[in-house]
Amino acid sequence: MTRLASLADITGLAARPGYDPAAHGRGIVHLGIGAFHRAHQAVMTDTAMAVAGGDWRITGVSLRSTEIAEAMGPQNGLYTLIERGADGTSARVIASIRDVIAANPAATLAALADPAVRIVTLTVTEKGYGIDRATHAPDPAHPAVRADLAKPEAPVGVLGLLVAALRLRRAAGAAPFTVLSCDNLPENGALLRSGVIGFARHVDPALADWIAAEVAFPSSMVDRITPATTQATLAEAERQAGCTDLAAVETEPFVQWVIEDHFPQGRPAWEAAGAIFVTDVAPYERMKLTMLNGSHSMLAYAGFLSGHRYVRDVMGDPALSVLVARHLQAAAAVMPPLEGIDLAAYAEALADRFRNPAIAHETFQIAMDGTQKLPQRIFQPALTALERGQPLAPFAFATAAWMRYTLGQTDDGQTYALRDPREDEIRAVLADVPREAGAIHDALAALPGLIPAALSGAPAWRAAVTGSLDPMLSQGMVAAVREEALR
Ligand code: CS2
Repeated sequence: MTRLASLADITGLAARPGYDPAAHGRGIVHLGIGAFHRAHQAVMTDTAMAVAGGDWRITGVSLRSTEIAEAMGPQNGLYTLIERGADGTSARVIASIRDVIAANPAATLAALADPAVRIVTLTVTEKGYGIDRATHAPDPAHPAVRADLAKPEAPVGVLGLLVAALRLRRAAGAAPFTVLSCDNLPENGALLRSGVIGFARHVDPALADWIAAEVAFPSSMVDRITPATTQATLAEAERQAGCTDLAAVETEPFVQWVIEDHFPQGRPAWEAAGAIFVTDVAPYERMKLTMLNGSHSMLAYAGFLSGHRYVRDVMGDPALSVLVARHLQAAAAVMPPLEGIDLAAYAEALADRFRNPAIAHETFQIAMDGTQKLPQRIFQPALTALERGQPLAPFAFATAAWMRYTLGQTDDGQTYALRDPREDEIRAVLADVPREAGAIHDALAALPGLIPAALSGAPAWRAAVTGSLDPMLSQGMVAAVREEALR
């Protein structure tokens, strides 16, 4: 079968882009071109160009791996987006990605320095930034930050590349780009701004002042449940597009993007694709991180250790689905009221999305990088609940499930990789610890900068976590979940 490489190759039912890609120039560089970017920002940019035009095609950058470039390069950036809902599947070919740069820092820097590029978007995951979450300063222990501070003229990491590119643009008298983080971090724009300025301060203080004065870092909240591409994705793409597509992605029908409207060099008409522009994204980010991502992490650890491969299977388990509803309710209770948003309806809609029978989202995928995710998803909301005297049990149960997960072995003895940037540290603190709830809790709570001291030091919190962890250890996860759901 023909490989997708031009719009003429699409012979199936998949919808075609509503514009001629060749008539649009580049305006965006995206760092971290995984499945999520291709299911979210690239799609909304595609719609924006179809509706309102503009030179906003995207150069996608994969900082380390070459896999996506190998899939997309021969396809001239084209790929099929498959949307799987409870009532059917639809497909559309996306043309917003112009080219892909893989594991090539010099070419990345050259793209970032191109004055035609007015926006840099990022999905590099929580661990990709190299910013200390407590101080918001560059983390010198992060490998890329360390390498780039030593050799700022040849950067390989996020902060180093952004600073080097802004330096080149300033020297050339070109305007800076706007930097738009699309990762699941609270106040992601402010965090990244602080990391970039902090890094620049080490390299060239005048550059740091210029960035502080001239560069916009809007925050944004992104949402679309996107499982990793599988053979089933590629087979569906081939059916829908009528040609072979090795870069296809599959996702749910739901999509949300809430963005701070601060783009001094202009932006695509993303509102044409449903993006919501607001002056303060923080409450939306908090809602999504606490409710969607918080319950996702809880169900991933408890679900994986109960033997459920996919989120939809977790939702089909009566005891776990009770715990998901309980978690959503507790998460909603720590949220300040959000104008125009009904949190109970939001919780219902989330549970429906988790139940989507057509989406095969692996609990093991969500379980990775727990140390990077739990602070904003579980510990911060738990601290709020503690301060307000609201129920701690749901957050404590989620924490206990993660602690149980860090032991690296299921109840029937199968081992798995933790896949966490702090896994060596976790293994080290657990090495000589007995399999006892209090001891495991204390060892993990002592990991620096992970659980706020005001939370881990509170007797009520420790009692709640160990009270959930104990049955997980003594009776196994399935029985512990059943017991917890009856509480
Ligand atoms: C998930 C998210 O993998 C995870 O940690 O919680 O990727 C989640 O699917 C997205 O944030 C949904 O928008």
